[in-house]
Amino acid sequence: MAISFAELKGTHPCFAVGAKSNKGRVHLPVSPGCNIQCRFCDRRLNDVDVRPGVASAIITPQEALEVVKKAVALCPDITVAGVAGPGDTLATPYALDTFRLIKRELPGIIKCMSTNGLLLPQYANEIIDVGIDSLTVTVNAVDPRLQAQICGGITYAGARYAGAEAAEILIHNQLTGIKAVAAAGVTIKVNTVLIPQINAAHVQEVAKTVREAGAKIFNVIPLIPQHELAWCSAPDCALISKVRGEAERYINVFRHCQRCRADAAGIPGGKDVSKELYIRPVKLENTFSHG
Ligand code: CLF
Ligand code: SF4
Repeated sequence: MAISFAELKGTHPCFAVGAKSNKGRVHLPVSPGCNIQCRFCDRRLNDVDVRPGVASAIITPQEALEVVKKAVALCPDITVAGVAGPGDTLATPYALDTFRLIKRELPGIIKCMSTNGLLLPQYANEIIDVGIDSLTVTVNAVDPRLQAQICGGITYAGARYAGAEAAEILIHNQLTGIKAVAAAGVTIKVNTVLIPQINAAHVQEVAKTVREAGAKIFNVIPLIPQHELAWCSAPDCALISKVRGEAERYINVFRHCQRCRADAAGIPGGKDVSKELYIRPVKLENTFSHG
């Protein structure tokens, strides 16, 4: 049985409502590929960028298990093992393979997975069986016209789709998948990338829709303009605060996101042990994928 939202609020750094948590997470960069093309996404293997989508290297599920053991020894406040890329966790089998190993060998660790949701309906039962405790789905719009401006296309069931057709499939699968996994008692967070020129006025509709589908908590992630969305601006604090307030009418809002790398380790915004586990970031660079 997955851990309840009430319990996650106190034990998972990204499911804290209100004050910032002092718990930690270790990210395991086991998922190299992706099946959709977000226009802001710039995935890279490097040691320097501090943002989602970036890792120093891809590791195997067996290596990931050893990384979790080492991370917990270095930082006992780490309660969560998460897979957040650098690609999508369901586009390749390695994330679920990793969680199977963690479930067997480290049953006390909270298992957290992040996905774009395209394959969520297909993998819902496996996610439930593996015992994922917290699932994040990135939903940037529930209106296909807006989603098509954010995501260039998808590869699905062996075919390539673009434009509104791709957006409709993606949104349908995200919402169907959220319903299926939430119904089994898994706590779901939705991340929405706030893009001032595209979805700022629409985020509250996303919040309302995903709450109705069963999500429990919502995270507004400010865009870092890059790649095909380099023409957009980064939202300022006033807009972020306004949009979070609008979302909060419908759903709990998480306010302490650090836009972590896919191989981050430690307490978000606090103690960082990634340098002992992976190659260390040596400078900050203002680039972005998703959370
Ligand atoms: Fe990692 Fe994401 Fe799980 Fe947290 S991060 S997979 S839910 S354990 Fe957290 Fe980092 Fe923000 Fe993500 S601060 S980018 S929301
Ligand atoms: Fe894939 Fe995430 Fe990049 Fe979107 S942001 S293309 S889901 S890796």
